[in-house]
Amino acid sequence: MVDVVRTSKRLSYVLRHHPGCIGIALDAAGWVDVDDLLAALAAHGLRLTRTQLDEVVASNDKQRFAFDESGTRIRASQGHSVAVDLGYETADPPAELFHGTVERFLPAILADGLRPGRRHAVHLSADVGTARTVGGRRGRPVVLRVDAARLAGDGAQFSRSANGVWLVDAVPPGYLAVV
Ligand code: HQG
Repeated sequence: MVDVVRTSKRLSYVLRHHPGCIGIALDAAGWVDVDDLLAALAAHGLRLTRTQLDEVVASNDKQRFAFDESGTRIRASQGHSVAVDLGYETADPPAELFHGTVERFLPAILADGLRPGRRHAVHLSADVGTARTVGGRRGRPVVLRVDAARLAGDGAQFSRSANGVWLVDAVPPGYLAVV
């Protein structure tokens, strides 16, 4: 039996942040050949069949990984810290989006706005519940409402990842309100 959660965490680590730790490289859009990935993982202690990989990808609670159309390559759908261009098209966001964080970050966020930190983009959720879960990873969650329509109207480019996360470069403080 494959441990899907543990395997997903390992895949996130490799496909978003540290492909070099198992000796692979991602292409410019974040893809890697599935056979190369499985061989590299096996060489570093994680033996996984293609069927087991399919199971991890399909059962992932947030659909973090995607195969290309031919099924020969795989990538993380968002969340990278390494340089990749995921190629998502610019999309009109809903009027409001949400960001989950914790109290201790609020003074900095309300002064500087939301910044991507070590990731490529600020991650926003379409609903309050999801944002609360994201914030809850770090403590008691605080949810911020983003005036996405106005921010887009003022020129910010939004895109939506294959797994439904809204991405934007930054959110200045004037577009934020605590829910
Ligand atoms: C905070 C997980 C100080 C921000 C989740 C957050 C999400 C600031 C932290 C995805 C700040 C960054 C992303 C500022 C933002 N000053 N703190 N100006 N601007 N912050 O993990 O959004 O399970 O990089 O509030 O579910 O928490 O990995 O971003 O607390 O979808 O697939 O800096 O990661 O998905 O933290 O989470 P992160 P995030 P996965």
